[in-house]
Amino acid sequence: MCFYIAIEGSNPDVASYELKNLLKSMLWLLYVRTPMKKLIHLFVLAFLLPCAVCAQTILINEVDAVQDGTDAAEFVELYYPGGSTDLTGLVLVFFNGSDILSYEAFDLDGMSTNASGYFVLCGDAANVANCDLDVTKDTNLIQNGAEAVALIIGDAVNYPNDTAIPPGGVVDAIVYDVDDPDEPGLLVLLAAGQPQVNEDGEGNGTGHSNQRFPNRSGLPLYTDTYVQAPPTPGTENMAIGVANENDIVIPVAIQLNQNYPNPFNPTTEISYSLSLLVTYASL
Ligand SMILES: [Ca+2]
Ligand SMILES: [Ca+2]
Ligand SMILES: [Ca+2]
Ligand SMILES: [Ca+2]
Repeated sequence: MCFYIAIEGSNPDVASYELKNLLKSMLWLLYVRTPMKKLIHLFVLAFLLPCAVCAQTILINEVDAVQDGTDAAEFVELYYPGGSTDLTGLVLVFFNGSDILSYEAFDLDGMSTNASGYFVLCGDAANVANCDLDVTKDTNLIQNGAEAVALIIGDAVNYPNDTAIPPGGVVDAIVYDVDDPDEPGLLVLLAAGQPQVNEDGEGNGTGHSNQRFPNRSGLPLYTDTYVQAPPTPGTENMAIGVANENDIVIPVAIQLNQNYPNPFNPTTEISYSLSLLVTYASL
């Protein structure tokens, strides 16, 4: 129940309020002399307190690695449910699937999430709304896959090019691709069994990003809530238009023919025709 309230709540403030009340209730129970006292104590320590910590974790919430052409609108979006928080002490590191070594690292010292909880790192702020940190390069900044983006405790100086995945300190990560096979060497960044995410999963990798949906859903190091939908840098992941938009079928012409034989007969037939066009919507 704790994880549902803390992680799945659509309104972080409500979720936080409910979590506090739940904690209060459980702590109060600790002072009630019952044979269950020790069991309750263990329950609080084992589940509620770690949950209170994870509810406040900064997550990678959305990554857009692929667009048309030279990929001029790439970004990584972080989200913190408590609103504005200091990102000092964290670094975003990009890992290469071909050698399982880093190829970019961006220090977040002095950065912070905004009042709504978002922080966006991008290649070119001219093409990415709400970009907080415009870094070099402008284009082809985030490799297309199979690759990984990881939020790690540390500094960029600790991650020169070709640095291995650290043994610990990974706050959150996403391993992604564009119709590429899974890369086991990168999947060690995630919790066991978590999927590599395909930005082309809805058949529109250039028009979609990988994004947690509902917004900020799932746990750190878990990628099972990612969907592919139009990008929303710096705003809530809405997943608008993900319902099989490539399979939309609409009639472009309708024809109703003359009935035969005429209506004075016991039965008559009216034929019709529908011309069908399969559209490939691109948002
Ligand atoms: Ca994309
Ligand atoms: Ca730039
Ligand atoms: Ca790219
Ligand atoms: Ca977003």
